[in-house]
Amino acid sequence: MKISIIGAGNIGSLTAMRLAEGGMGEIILVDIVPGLAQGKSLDLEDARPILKYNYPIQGTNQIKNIEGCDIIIITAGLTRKPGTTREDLLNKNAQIIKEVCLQIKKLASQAILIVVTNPLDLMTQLALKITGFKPQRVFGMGASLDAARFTNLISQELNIPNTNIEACVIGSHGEGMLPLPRFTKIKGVSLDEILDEQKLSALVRKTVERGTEIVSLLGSGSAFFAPSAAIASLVKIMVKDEKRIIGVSAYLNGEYGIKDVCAGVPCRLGKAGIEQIIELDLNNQEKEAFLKSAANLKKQYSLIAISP
Ligand code: A3D
Repeated sequence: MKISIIGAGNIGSLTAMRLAEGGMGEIILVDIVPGLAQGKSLDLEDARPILKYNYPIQGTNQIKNIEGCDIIIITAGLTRKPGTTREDLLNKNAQIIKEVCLQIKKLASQAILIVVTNPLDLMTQLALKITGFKPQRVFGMGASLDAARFTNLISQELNIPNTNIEACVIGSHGEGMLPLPRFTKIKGVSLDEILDEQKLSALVRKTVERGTEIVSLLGSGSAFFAPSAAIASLVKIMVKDEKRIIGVSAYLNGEYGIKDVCAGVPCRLGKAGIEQIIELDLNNQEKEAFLKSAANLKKQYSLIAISP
C-alpha cells in the first residue's frame, strides 16, 4: 500500500507516525512549507532503530510524489483558534482543497481519499466534486472521532470501561452533530434506558463542544491525538479489508431522505472504501434533527466561493 498524507502539520505528522508504526504501508508525507515534511520524516526515520522496525517513510514538498498512491489523507489547511468555528475556515480551506484535489485527480486517479480538513463535511463534498471520483472513494473523518469522544464521556459518567460502549454519532462534524443515545449501546442496552434526560443532554452537549473545549485550552491549533488515531483506524479497516461499520462523512444521495450533502453516517468500510451506507431507523425527533443538520450543511456549502 502506498499512502500519502497531504499536510504535515500536527494531525498529518502524527498520522504518519501511527500508520508507519502500524505497518500500514509506504508513507509519503507532503507539505507546501519547504523542509517541514522532510524534517518530520527524517525524525520518524531516526525512531526506526529504537523501535527496531524499518518502516518506509518519505517527506517532500513535491506533490507529484503522491503519484499512484492507493490512499490519500488530506490534512492540509488552517485550524481553528479560540473563537473560530469550523465553518469560519470555509473559504480559505476550500481554496486549499481545490488546489490539492486538482493534483490528486491528475496524479492518483485511483486513490481513496480521506478528508480531514475542516469544515469537514463541506470539504469532503468539495473534494468529491473537484476530483469527480465515485462517492465510495471520497469520505471524511469526523463521526468516528465524535463517537470516540461520546464514548469517553459516557465511560467516565458511568464508570465503566469504554470497550463496553458502542456509541453512535451522525450529522455534521460541527454544531449540527447528533450523538444518538437510542443507538448508543452498553452491552446491548440503549444509553437512553440507563441515563435520565438531564444527564443525557449534558453528555450530548459536552460531546458536541469537545473540539471547542480542546481548542480553547490549547490556545492555538486544535486536537490531533484522537483525530490521528481515528484516521489510522479508518486506514487499517481498508488496508485489512475489515468491512467494519464505522461513522464517516459520506455523500448522501437519497439515504435518510437527504440528497446532495456529505454528512456523518454509519458505513461499512472495506478495501474499496465505502461499501454500504447504513440507514438507521430514526424516530421523528432524530429524523428532524438530522434533516436540519443536513439543510444547514447545504446552505453552508452554497457559500463556498473559490476562484475558478
Ligand atoms: P496544522 O498543524 O496547522 O497543519 C496544517 C498543515 O497544512 C501545515 O503544515 C500547512 O503548511 C499545510 N498546508 C497548507 N496548505 C497546504 C497545501 N496546499 N499543500 C500541502 N500542505 C498544505 O493543522 P492540523 O494538522 O492541526 O489540522 C489540519 C486540518 O485538520 C485543519 O483544517 C483542522 O481544522 C482539521 N481538523 C480536523 C479534525 C476532524 O476531526 C475532522 C480535527 C482536528 C483538526
